Amino acid sequence: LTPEEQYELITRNLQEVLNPQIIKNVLEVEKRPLKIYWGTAPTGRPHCGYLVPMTKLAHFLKAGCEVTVLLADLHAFLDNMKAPLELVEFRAKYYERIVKSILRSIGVPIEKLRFVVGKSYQLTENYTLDIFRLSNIVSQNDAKRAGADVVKQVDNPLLSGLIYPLMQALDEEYLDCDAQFGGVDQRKIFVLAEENLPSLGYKKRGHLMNRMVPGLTQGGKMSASDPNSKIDLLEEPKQIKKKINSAYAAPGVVEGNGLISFIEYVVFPIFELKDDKPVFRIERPEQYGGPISYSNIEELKSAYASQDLSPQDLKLGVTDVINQLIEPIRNEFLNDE
Ligand code: TYR
Repeated sequence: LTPEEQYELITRNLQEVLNPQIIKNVLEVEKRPLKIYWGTAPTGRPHCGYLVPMTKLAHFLKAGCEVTVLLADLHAFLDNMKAPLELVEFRAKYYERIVKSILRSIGVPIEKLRFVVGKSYQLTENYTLDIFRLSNIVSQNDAKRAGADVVKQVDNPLLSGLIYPLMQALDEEYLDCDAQFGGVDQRKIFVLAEENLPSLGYKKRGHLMNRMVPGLTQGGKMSASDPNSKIDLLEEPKQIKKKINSAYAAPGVVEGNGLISFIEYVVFPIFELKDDKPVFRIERPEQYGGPISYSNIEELKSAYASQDLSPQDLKLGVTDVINQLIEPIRNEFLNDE
């Protein structure tokens, strides 16, 4: 791939890029693989919403980037007083297996994928000292604001919520990356990192942000803590059908439709990685007009908007495609257990 093609793939479907010149410089001038990291705090069981950042990791890998997944165990601990460290550690291992399994099933090479557990370096002397150094630069107010969209907001906020963003900023230096990737909800932490790492003598990084995709079965962000809105990655086909069938989907309304967003940000990106001419096919029964195919998201959206595509048929298509996507993951895990 040319540097331009790499850049297109790296930034495809993103909502925002901060400091694109840092990224372009690596690709076009230094001509080396971009080092990028994504952090995930293992706070619950990963569900289908997890496939959204996975398609981006797939893009990064296909673009030749060196990708690091930070299994942010201490962050999960800091953000959730109820989760004991041992549970978080156990979940971190599970997350690693899930991420590998998903990426393998998407069909991207994972040799350039590295996993790092937070605790492996976040308890070292240098890192600890850097937390203290940073805490001498960042005001309580700025730390609080930085975490506002990420750290769980409670009535009597703990000190841990102020440490969390500082550590996420430091991770960029300690993981030796050129850029950090995350949802746009991480934006304020990303800006905190850009503004403060240089004061510690560290370089400023680029930031790549995914949009917040509405939950599959409801409008709004799909959260790991809401049991009704999530479809587990190892969910049985029967359950998937049931959950998708009860999903909220107003006829003709594309905006905020979690099923359509899933097709846009998971299904088509994955299909495109496998095939230049992706087709999303809905096996509509003959008595309702037979199978229908869409070769891009715009076609599907306009069919839905004009009500040529009904919510029932959309649900049928999504149920089938989810089963198809997660089947290899489920098989891998079931065979192991
Ligand atoms: N803040 C991220 C989340 O909301 C997790 C994370 C933790 C990311 C540490 C990066 C990092 O360095 O899931």
